[in-house]
Amino acid sequence: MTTIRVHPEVLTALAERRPVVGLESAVITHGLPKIPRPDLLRSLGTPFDTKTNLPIHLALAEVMEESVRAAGAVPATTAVLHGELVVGLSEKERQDLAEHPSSTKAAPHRLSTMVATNATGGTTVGGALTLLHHGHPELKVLATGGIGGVHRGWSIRPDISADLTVLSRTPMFCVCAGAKIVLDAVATFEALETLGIPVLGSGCSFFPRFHAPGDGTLPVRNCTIGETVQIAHSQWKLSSAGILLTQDPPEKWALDLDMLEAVTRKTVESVSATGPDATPALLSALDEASTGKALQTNLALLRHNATLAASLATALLEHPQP
Ligand code: PSU
Ligand code: MN
Repeated sequence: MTTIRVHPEVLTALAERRPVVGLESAVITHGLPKIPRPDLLRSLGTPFDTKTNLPIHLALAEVMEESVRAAGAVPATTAVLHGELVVGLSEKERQDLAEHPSSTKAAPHRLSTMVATNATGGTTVGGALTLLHHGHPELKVLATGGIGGVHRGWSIRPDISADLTVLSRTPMFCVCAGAKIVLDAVATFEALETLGIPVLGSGCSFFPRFHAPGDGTLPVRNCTIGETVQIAHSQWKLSSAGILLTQDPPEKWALDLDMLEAVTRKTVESVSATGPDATPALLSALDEASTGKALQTNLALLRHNATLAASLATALLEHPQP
């Protein structure tokens, strides 16, 4: 029988009505460089500067969990380990996942096959939402960097992330800095509307562009955490579609959108990867083209989103569905 193993610490937190934040792990296995960059981690300050002995991907995995804890919630990193669906990894499991030589990108369409073939891999947002929701229906919040969406060039080859379809049928929050810059932001925004997914802003009024704040187009409702919780209660009376809670990248690390667009356009033209390989290839080419600046911003915003997600998970428990 297929079961989802939920970490005892997560189960205890849920039973005691303490906040939990779910985390994806494709960002660890596929989204970030697996090499040490002590200079870059040091430049990001605490807590990144305490991880200079680790490769980037593992440092980020630890920082995400620690940031969730520092904000008063319990982290639940999701993954598929040797065919087992897992919500909440031990330290050893997190390390093994990061160091696995041939991990699969655990997107929704692959989960069942990964179970059948004892495969190991990092969950995408779509994969993570699936494991969290079916692992325990009280898990309501996932944090990521940027959600997957509609790829540029969709009119020639429609590549639309399953992150969107899964969020459209899963009553959970995805906390992010908008859609990854390598995507078509306008088309992604339209798709969110089509799928009935409300897009809210925390401290922003325009759909953030991942490494950069929004540009005055694509308006989102700027909500306090209290309003966000209230909207969730209404939303989940009417629909099982999730909610996208967005925030700009931290100001200190935000990039200029025009510069970013120029670099991204060139990158998209030069990268030929398709399907699940497209996002990782595009992100790493972008990091190279921006001489590591995009990577710095990516790490800073991931941590920023983990912290907001913890506040949201806390507020959801403080104001339960009336
Ligand atoms: N955000 C990042 N880096 C990433 C991803 C998100 O900052 O690597 C991952 C997420 O796991 C997301 C996935 O779900 O990329 C989307 O991939 P695709 O476009 O193949 O659906
Ligand atoms: Mn895709």
